[in-house]
Amino acid sequence: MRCRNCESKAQIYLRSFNLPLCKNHFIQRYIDTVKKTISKFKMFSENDKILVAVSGGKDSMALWYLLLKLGYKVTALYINLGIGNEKGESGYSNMSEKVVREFAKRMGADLIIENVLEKYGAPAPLLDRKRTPCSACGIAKRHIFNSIAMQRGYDVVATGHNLDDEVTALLGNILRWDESYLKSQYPVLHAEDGFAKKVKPLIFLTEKENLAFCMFEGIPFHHDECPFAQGATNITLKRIWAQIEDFMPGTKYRFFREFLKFKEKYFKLEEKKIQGKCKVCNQPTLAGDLCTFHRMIEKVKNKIITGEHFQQSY
Ligand code: Q46
Ligand code: ZN
Repeated sequence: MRCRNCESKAQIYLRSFNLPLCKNHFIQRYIDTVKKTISKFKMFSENDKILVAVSGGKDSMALWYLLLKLGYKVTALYINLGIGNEKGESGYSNMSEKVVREFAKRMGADLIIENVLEKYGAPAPLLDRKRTPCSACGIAKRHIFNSIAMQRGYDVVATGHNLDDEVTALLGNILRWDESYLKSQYPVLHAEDGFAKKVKPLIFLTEKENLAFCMFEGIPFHHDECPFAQGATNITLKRIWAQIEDFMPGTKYRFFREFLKFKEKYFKLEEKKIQGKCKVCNQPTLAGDLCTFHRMIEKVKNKIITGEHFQQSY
């Protein structure tokens, strides 16, 4: 098969668009897609200080690399979530940290590292046993990204969410008719009192495209999946999406694009209903005098005081 744009042999076939491309034209299309997304949704400009949330996985590593390559003012933030840390260097979070540290060194890039286990006494997914691991972990990650961005004066937090992540979340939100999530799901969340602006520049690229970009550009990434991911509902929804896409190529892309149009027409992005400030971190709270994260952390402290220990259960 030949590349759609030149005579070279195609090295990737994007089935959703019936598009065979050589390496160079794939990379060009990838970069153009990201640039268009940044400009269409007014995500940031050359003068903005960007904090990129990196996990060590292919999506966030591709984003970090590309923003550096495009000359943006970027600092990466890696949160060591403490997953598998009892296994030492071969544990999931420590291995991801190694990939991120080495890449920062190679690129001469700025990197901030936070360690949840050391700071809060438990791995992020186990901070609250009443929640699912991914829910507790998500609360911790969002809180830490936001507080570092606010404290250190970053203009925007960029994450590597891809099209697969978005359509998966969207399907889940529709299945639950979760109005508040449907209202807030968008490529940009504007800054509000106490909350940093958040953007998703890879939102129109699939996991497959991010993987190919990493391979073609020689970007290292941690290949293992989080041990908690297996049980997550999202994995099931991603499988369902793979089947839909198999029968009807291009559906993911159209579904998300049309959702955005629908939303722009009928929904206004809702402002968060701020109730006060957290007495520990001063971030806005949606209820009471502690933010969701610090409510969770209080529980951890109480458990440590009463002698309960955290066991990693996977
Ligand atoms: S790291 Fe955390 Fe993810 Fe692992 S525990 Fe779930 S949310 S799956 S992106
Ligand atoms: Zn707080």
